[in-house]
Amino acid sequence: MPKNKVITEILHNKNKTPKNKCGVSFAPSNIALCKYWGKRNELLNLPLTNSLSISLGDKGATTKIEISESATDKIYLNGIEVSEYNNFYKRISDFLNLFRFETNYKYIVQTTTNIPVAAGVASSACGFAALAKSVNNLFGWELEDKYLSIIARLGSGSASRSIWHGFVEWHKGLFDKIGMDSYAERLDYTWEELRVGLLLIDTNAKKISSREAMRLSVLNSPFYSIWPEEVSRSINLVKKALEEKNFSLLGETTEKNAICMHAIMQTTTPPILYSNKNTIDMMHKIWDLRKDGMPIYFTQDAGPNLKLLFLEKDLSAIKEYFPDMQVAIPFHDNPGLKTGQ
Ligand code: 2P0
Repeated sequence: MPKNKVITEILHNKNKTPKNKCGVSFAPSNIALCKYWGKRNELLNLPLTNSLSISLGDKGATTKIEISESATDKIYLNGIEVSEYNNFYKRISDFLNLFRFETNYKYIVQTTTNIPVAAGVASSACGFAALAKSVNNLFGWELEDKYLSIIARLGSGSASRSIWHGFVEWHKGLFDKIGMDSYAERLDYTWEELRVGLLLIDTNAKKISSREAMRLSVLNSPFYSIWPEEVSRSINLVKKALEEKNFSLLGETTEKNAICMHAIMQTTTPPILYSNKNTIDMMHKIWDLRKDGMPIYFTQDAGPNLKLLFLEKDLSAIKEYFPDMQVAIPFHDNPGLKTGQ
């Protein structure tokens, strides 16, 4: 199994018995400004392009893991035990298969999130990142963040970015067959005034998973071939915007990148349309506000909800238009930003 090869390589000289009674960790959720859409290796979640994200400060997942005495894993999400027939259980348990070793450990995993799980705010990203960090703590491996990012990626691609706070770039990697060069790193930019608004438009489960949607897009959208160039152009422009603290360049580039990704989805067979009527109404509202001089932009992931980008100075005015919006503060009182943890 390729995933096992990765783990063997990372843990080759590490202990395989837990050093601690439990491992506990927090990982922030992240929103891609330049999206990850398409894999070159589906087993290892190796992407076709780099991607660039912003982590959501104190919004994310806290995970505790300990060894279980029972015959199966026990998984709890926000205090409620998850059935082993649930797809979420299966994904976590498959990931834990990488860490059973000769003792065939079973685990108790307790995750709490302070973001709505169904909101499409990358809950699998913060979930797998927090789980990777917690396993590292349980066994006392003290792995470098680069390796935690690789391990988290084996659970979910975007989780590779949630190991870090702040602006993060996930390098697609190129040369290593098992992806040891595909991991995320924090970019050395801060933007204290930046805010990310979460607009929950519809919290029902999505009809098609992003995993499947991505696979079909690569397979048959006639526009997929332009995507690698679009992402690379977007990443350069976002870095320029961060360098110059040019908010309109940041917003325009982010919004356009998301629209391009959705154009690719819509030109896939069968067509993939995550937006609903309310999503489109919100987009028009944002564009109208911008026409009236309000610096506000959106991005959209594999779901109908929108994420807004704006600056602190406009928060109260924007709240009037979007009273139900939740606000994330990426660079506020965040000790992880100073240590890079
Ligand atoms: C992203 N998304 O960059 C993109 C934009 C959704 C739209 O990463 O199959 O859950 O586990 O690697 O990471 C969502 O996909 O997919 C995602 P897998 P993942 O945030």
